[in-house]
Amino acid sequence: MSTVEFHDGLNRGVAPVTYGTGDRPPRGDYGRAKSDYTCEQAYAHYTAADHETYRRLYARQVQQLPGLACEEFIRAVQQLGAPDRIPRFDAISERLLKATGWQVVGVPGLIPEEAFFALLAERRFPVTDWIRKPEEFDYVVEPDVFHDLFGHVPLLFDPVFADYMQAYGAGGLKASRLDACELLARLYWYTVEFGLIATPQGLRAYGAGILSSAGELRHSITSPEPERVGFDLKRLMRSRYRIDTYQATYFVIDSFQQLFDATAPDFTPVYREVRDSIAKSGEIEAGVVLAGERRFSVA
Ligand code: HBI
Ligand code: FE
Repeated sequence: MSTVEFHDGLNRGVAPVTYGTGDRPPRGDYGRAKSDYTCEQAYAHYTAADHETYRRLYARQVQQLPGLACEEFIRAVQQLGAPDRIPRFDAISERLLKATGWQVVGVPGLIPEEAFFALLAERRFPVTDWIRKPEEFDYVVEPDVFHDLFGHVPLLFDPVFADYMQAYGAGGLKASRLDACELLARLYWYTVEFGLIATPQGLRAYGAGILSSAGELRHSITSPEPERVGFDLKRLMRSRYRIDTYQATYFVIDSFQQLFDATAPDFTPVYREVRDSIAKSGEIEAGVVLAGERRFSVA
């Protein structure tokens, strides 16, 4: 897990984030962030090129959603507003508050896990307010406004998923005290970022990392390469993941309710069991399938 130093002069320490940021300081001007790491969306700073990048990313992604993205996402994506310019976070928050009590808040980029969990627990979703450069059109190492807005925000309009995200944040604050952030980060990675859901029409993507990726959306649903296994919380927490390639393993849920129910119990015994099974049988590499576990094949 890489750590990211925050060089913002406020000496806020390091954030063990699970993205592939290497040890470079994060992009973004943290000096303008408040003590909870939130900042106003620097709307006036966006250039015409920034809006054009957003318009092109949105247009490319939205046309490939049918048959690949889950219906809940497709239904909610127009809540982001006009597709031709970077949306104002306040305008989305107005609609989102009415739907599920969530708000979109600006952040300069990746923030320490503790701060991240605290925002989720308050139903405030942190959205990075800078956008990738045109030359980063196909891939940007750190999450930018397109990944955070297009990938994460539409499902916050779904009441059950919205409740799961808040429960995850509350669980994260507890995990920090139990030094279990890395185990919990795997739950975020394999559900919120790269989760698949089984539907009567077949597998669909609900993870933001998939939904905001031009290539991985189709790959995750149609490629015979990756393994797709049934969601199992403890097995998932033993599973390592790669941050710089398409996923070699996807976990498949049957419903958002299943996700929410999985976060209901206190995780303390879960962490203990996961740590014991890691001590006994080690971690599970991405791409490995265990004997007897439920596998999904793509016809
Ligand atoms: N910070 N802004 C931001 N956005 C994230 O998605 C994010 C983060 N910090 C930590 C983090 N995600 C992950 O480590 C989660 O698993 C907690
Ligand atoms: Fe994300």
